Amino acid sequence: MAKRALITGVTGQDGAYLADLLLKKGYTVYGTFRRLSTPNFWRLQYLGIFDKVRLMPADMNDMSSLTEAIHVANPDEVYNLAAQSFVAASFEQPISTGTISGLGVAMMLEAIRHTDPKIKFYQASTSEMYGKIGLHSIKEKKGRVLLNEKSNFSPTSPYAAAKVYAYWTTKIYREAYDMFACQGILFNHESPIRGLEFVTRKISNAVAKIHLGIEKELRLGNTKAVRDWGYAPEYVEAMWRMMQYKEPEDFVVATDRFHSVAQFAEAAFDSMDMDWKKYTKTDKKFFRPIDTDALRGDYSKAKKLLKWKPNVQFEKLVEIMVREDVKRWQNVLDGKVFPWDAPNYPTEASIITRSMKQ
Ligand code: NAP
Ligand code: G4F
Repeated sequence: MAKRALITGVTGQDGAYLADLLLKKGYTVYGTFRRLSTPNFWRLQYLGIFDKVRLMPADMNDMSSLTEAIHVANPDEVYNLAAQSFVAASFEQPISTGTISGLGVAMMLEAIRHTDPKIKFYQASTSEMYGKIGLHSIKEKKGRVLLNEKSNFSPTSPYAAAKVYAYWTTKIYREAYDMFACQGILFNHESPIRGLEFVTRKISNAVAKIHLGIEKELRLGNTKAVRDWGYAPEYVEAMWRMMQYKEPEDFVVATDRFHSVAQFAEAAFDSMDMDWKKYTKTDKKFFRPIDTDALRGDYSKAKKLLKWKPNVQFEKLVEIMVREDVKRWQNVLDGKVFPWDAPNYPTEASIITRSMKQ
């Protein structure tokens, strides 16, 4: 009989790619979405799987809806990907971020425990939990990196604090109730269906628009920040492998390479033969009250036990993202209609909050 999976946050980047992967593996896939005034299924449509995923309304703020989703889907595996996942927004909405990305995980674990504790559970943990570690730390001699499954957490955002709570809660349920509760500590992973407010997609979208003469400049915050950027479709494969592993464990998923935001912008503009310095301005508005300065992950445990490794490297990732955004904007100039987020996104310049540095 086909395995059944329930994915929370199926409308997000990872949820959509994971649904696609599991459908290809023959799973029956259930996915939760939250009720919005305008439905947000563009990623599922973009991947051509909108009619294949069994959609259920559920909200991470509402345990009864999570319990109902478990009852209806009757899953073998639950992938908990739903979260308020934008770090900057967590400074503006710290309480709801704590509820959705932290307490919501405890609600889901309780819903599983009371329904059927044999259901396997995956929690979307994050490298953001490591916090401010200093650029020097990831540039150790002999190429060794610090950030692995044993590294300490020192969160620097309400989002990261909520995720640390979720991380420990997942471990507690694993040990206290003998549940198969595993988690991936995933480093940043990007794609052409990444949300537009995240820096990589903000850059690829702007490069496409500037290249086609639709926009004139790109405004960024802390371009010195360093990240370990991978390709999202490969990272959802790692999630699935964790769930098939003989024991529930925690795994870092990363590339072990790092680049600054400035380097991402430079590579993206370069790919369209443009000089990033000519088109990019610094805007204090996009600096955070505190920022995670540098991340670089050691994925050797996942490599050894899950036989997982990243194939798409930084340069290829930049190319994939810019090429797709150029294609989309060219299509729109040619009058074509297709599922896509950018036309609905307000110019960030019109969004003002007090947590932004003025
Ligand atoms: P994403 O694109 O922002 O997707 C988040 C999903 O959560 C969306 O489907 C969103 O629904 C849903 N959601 C938000 N609030 C909700 C609520 N109150 N109730 C129910 N659903 C809600 O994030 P992602 O990049 O796919 O990331 C997936 C998970 O991995 C998240 O937990 C994130 O924190 C974590 N993570 C991501 C990365 C990364 O680099 N991408 C790295 C480490 C960990 P809407 O579509 O309606 O907004
Ligand atoms: O793209 P970002 O918003 O991603 P961030 O904060 O690293 O978080 C993402 O990765 C985490 C894993 O480590 C996930 F858990 C989380 O859910 C999310 O997917 O920002 C990356 C860096 C930051 O240092 C930010 O300050 O880019 C810097 N940055 C510079 N200018 C900017 C901008 N970020 C955004 N979003 N917009 C800017 O204009």
